[in-house]
Amino acid sequence: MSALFPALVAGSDRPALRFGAQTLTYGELGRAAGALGARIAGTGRVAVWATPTAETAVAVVAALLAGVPAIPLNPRTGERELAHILGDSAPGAVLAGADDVLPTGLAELPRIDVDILGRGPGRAGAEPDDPESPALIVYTSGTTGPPKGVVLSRRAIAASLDALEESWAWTEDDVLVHALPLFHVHGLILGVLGPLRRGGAVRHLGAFSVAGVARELGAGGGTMLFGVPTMYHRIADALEGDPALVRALTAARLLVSGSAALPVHDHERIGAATGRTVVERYGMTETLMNTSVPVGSRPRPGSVGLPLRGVELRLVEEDGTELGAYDGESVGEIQVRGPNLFTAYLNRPDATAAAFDGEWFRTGDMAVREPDGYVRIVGRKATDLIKSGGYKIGAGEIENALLDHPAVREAAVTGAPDPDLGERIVAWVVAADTEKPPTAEELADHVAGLLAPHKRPRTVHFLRALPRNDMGKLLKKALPEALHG
Ligand code: MCA
Ligand code: AMP
Repeated sequence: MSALFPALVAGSDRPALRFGAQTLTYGELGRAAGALGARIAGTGRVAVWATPTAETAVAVVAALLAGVPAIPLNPRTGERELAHILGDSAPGAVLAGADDVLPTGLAELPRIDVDILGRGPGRAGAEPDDPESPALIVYTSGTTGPPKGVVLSRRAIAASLDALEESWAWTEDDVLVHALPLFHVHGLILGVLGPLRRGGAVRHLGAFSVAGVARELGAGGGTMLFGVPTMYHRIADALEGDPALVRALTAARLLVSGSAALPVHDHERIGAATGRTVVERYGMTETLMNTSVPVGSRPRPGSVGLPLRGVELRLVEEDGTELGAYDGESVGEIQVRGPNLFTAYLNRPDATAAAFDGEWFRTGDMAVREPDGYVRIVGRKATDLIKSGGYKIGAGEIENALLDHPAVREAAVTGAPDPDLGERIVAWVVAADTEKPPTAEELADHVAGLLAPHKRPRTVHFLRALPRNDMGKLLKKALPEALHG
């Protein structure tokens, strides 16, 4: 397989990355990643302490050049989730910035500090030839149990990024602006590897702010913006009193939203203030990108567009029959097939087998197709999966974490609509001592410490008992009534 990043092989003075004041050209990135790649060559797998910094980008590119599968770690991962990921993926080293303070959970692992100046003699050898070789292992939540490691090959990454090149007319002249975390597909593969594959540039804001977007887009030089709906919602909220933000969005070439549905209301507010359409694309950690509204087509709020080049998409009924009708009404589960798909869940042949119907991957997303083939997502099969701020979160893992708290006797977790986050995590708790329940904050801290801050409940309701049927099965739909009962 040819190089993942041709512009890196060529080397040049063109800008590749900017994180705050830190800028690297293609020549500099090639040197830094080459030197680091030489140091880690031969390591089975490496973990990357995925802060939103140039160090993370250099570490991941180094691993890809060296053919060493990389596992990006959320630097806010709590102790239990971190232990699970390390135990499951067994990295031989962790790559981190020299100033990063790593948690004790990583103390046993050899640490390699990332030098973004590329000092040292090493140069990476040839990139692996095998397109099927694993490139990244990205952890993602399911309905129950701890997160699963999604093994992504070089083939899948290249295929998905090249299909987006076509749909978005993405070129080396594009400067992508974003503030997404670098431990998920959206921020890392689309947001960092995407521009690098095209030979263009990425500017990362470090942390999301509307002011940062206004500064970097348009006159600031940025041509594209990637964000989750929560970010576009906050932008839409700010537009009215912020002419500089309106100018910045109006001047951008492409605004892309993904990871969850962007509400029509936010599409409309942004459209009305700027005349610009936000393009939605639909993807998943296991499939990378499946569909997008092609750039330049007429606005379609609420639609995720057409299958990308190479991606086959079908809708399937509960009993497995394929829906023939493109009638904009018949709802089926989305299944996809194509070169963009993952290889397997790490160490989970059972889960991998269950996720496929032959060669077709079952997404769990429910959709309709319009007569012209456009896909509209209408819901999700599993009610126990919550999408909050664009993060996928399994209700089961939070319930287990809550049950570990000594003051909790029973716990159930649901998602509630939230204008900012899309969905908000709600915990329903029976306290061990109903006279002295723990505080909501204590429970949120407990979950954040074990799992991750974005998995913490934002609302906690205390109940005397959880509603159950005669068989003792929890009735989640009856929880709101139980509150008033
Ligand atoms: C608050 N914080 C806490 C606690 N409470 N920390 C520890 N314990 C607590 N109890 C801290 C947080 O760490 C954070 O710190 C700050 O308070 C706010 O955190 P949070 O509430 O999570 O932030 P938010 O305002 O809700 O964030 C909104 C967001 C974020 C910026 C939109 O949700 C986000 O970045 N989402 C992106 C998700 C994403 O990339 N998904 C891609 C996966 P501090 O202030 O220091 O930060 S989906 C995917 O990849 C597929 C392929 C796809 O289709 O894209
Ligand atoms: P993750 O498993 O975290 O990679 O998230 C993938 C899931 O995010 C998909 O299965 C969808 O449910 C959801 N998703 C991603 N993009 C969109 C979108 N544009 N509209 C609606 N849902 C989306």
